[in-house]
Amino acid sequence: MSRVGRVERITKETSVVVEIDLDGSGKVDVSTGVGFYDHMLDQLGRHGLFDLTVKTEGDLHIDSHHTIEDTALALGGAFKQALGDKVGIYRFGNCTVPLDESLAQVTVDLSGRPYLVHTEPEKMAPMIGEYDTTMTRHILESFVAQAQIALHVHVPYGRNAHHIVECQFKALARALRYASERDPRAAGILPSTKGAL
Ligand SMILES: [Mn+2]
Repeated sequence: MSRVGRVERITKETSVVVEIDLDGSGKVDVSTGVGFYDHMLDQLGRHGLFDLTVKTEGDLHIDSHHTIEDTALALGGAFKQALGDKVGIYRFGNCTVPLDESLAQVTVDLSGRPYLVHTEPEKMAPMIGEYDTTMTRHILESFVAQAQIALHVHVPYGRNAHHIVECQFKALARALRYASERDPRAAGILPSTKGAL
């Protein structure tokens, strides 16, 4: 049974198409018009071993906010869709990733309930190319809201903005992969005592 999700989201501000295959091999085809964001989504697919297609055309003449946010919303929706009934998955995942001087710790529960806890160094360069670094939390909030997962992301230390953001996406990718992967000991079992996820 294939675990794929597809979300098409069209508004007056953006037009977004996201496709994800959780059991892919990290094949990524991403274009949002925001170079650094493309680089981050590339990390997500590559290190999550998801096949990921993202095509966003947004109102970049205003700024990159809507483009980045709406892509994250669609991505969250596609991820949830791909998870399906969640039977036989690990459900929890965590990963710690260093990137030179920066460290990201990510823990996820594919719980069905949206909750984000996020900390990162407050002193950081405000922009990476066209990417506003305050958008990282907004991306995570948007993704969590649509994917309906509990996500804790911490960067206890880091200095370079590019590193601080990139290690978060790498650790997120791995944590999502571990949580969504099929547990060979739990085939046919829903990982919840409540009987619902
Ligand atoms: Mn917003």
